[in-house]
Amino acid sequence: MRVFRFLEEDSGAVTVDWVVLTAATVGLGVATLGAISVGIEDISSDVATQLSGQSLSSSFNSAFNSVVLAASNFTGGDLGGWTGASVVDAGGEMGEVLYIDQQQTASLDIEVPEGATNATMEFSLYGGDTLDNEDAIISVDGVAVAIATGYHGTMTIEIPQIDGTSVTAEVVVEQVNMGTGGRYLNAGDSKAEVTINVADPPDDMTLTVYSDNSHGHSGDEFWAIDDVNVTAQ
Ligand SMILES: [Ca+2]
Ligand SMILES: [Ca+2]
Ligand SMILES: [Ca+2]
Repeated sequence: MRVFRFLEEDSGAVTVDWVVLTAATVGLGVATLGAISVGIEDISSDVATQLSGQSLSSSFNSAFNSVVLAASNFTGGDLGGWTGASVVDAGGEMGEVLYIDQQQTASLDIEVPEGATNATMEFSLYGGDTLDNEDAIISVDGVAVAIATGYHGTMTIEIPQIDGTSVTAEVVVEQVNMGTGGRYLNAGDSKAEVTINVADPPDDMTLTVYSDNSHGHSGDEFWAIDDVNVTAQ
């Protein structure tokens, strides 16, 4: 049978086949490289452009920088969210302030946005006329964070150390008759700038100022606040 003879036949020039097949394989490789090289160059150039245009932040920014939660200068009698006290025009350079009467507690509820790492409460505190060693007690959520004591136009401020809360209170004016109008006596007043910072604040906070004055609205002494600004960071 011819087929069996063919299968048994192992003579012949295998190198000729080898050369032809190898040449064909190399040719195919060269052709393939030519076809895909343009695409690869395009992609690598796109990757380079994308990476070089990318900026990496070295720190995680908070969700927001600063948000005003409450602000009031009590102009036009606007309480600005405060309860428990009333706006009075004290005249002179003091003008309209939140007047905290004898044994009154002025109160401001503050809603703190989610993600806030700090809440800051700033305001001016006035000690008016002939206070005689009477206090204004400033508290956050019922905890006293600053206690101001007034005496005839002067003011001293005691700051208890409360974990997570830092307070600065600077007496900026003493013995100057800033509030002169209406029932206010022609006596020297004092003013302090108060800043309270609470770290990791709760969702809701209450800022209060209590007056332990022995005399009231028609008397000869008063505590008041003005220029309130509450922010979250
Ligand atoms: Ca004012
Ligand atoms: Ca006065
Ligand atoms: Ca008194």
